[in-house]
Amino acid sequence: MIKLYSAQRCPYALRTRLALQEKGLDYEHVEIDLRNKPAEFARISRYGKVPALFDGDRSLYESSIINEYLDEQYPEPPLMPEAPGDRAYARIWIDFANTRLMPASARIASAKTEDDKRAARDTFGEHMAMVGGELGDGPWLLGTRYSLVEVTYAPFYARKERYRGIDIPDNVLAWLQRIGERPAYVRTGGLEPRKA
Ligand SMILES: N[C@@H](CCC(=O)N[C@@H](CS)C(=O)NCC(=O)O)C(=O)O
Repeated sequence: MIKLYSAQRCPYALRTRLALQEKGLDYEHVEIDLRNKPAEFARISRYGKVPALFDGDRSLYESSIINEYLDEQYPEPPLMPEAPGDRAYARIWIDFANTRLMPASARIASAKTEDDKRAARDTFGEHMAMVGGELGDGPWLLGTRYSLVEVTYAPFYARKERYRGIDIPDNVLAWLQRIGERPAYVRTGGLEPRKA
């Protein structure tokens, strides 16, 4: 049985909860108190971060790596395209979320001054405009194919309150809405609000 170490308020863990739901996989959910991590969890996640996953004899961590593992180990339904070029393209936009959007989102939440907050919101909007430039006729970033790209961006649907008032292209907002309306996303229950 797959064991997922997660936290209901963690956007990265939401990605893995969503990948598991999209695959229809049963798993044991272990909720981690990040302020008081159990010893068992430290053995699974060398980084001490959720999500972490134990499957068979494997301890895995880092949401993007876990999700690619799940897609390879449990291929149905596939969440990555077959062609190497398409897979690389999907990974570029997964990387974009990890290295650009998630940090900008975190800066919005942690900004101490109005100037910092405004700068972080502007940056977030600029990054989302780049995503908007990639979205074609859809409904998904890879066209008709829902993939780990959407799974990776699901936290931006979950945290949509945080982005209210930011200039985000309509096609991106509609795309995030489609992600949030998928039955698998609804089954995750989304994210618990962030505590102070
Ligand atoms: N790059 C990691 C980020 C995971 C992450 O930052 N998780 C946070 C909670 S949202 C965490 O476990 N923090 C605990 C800590 O850093 O001690 C991923 O994609 O899985």
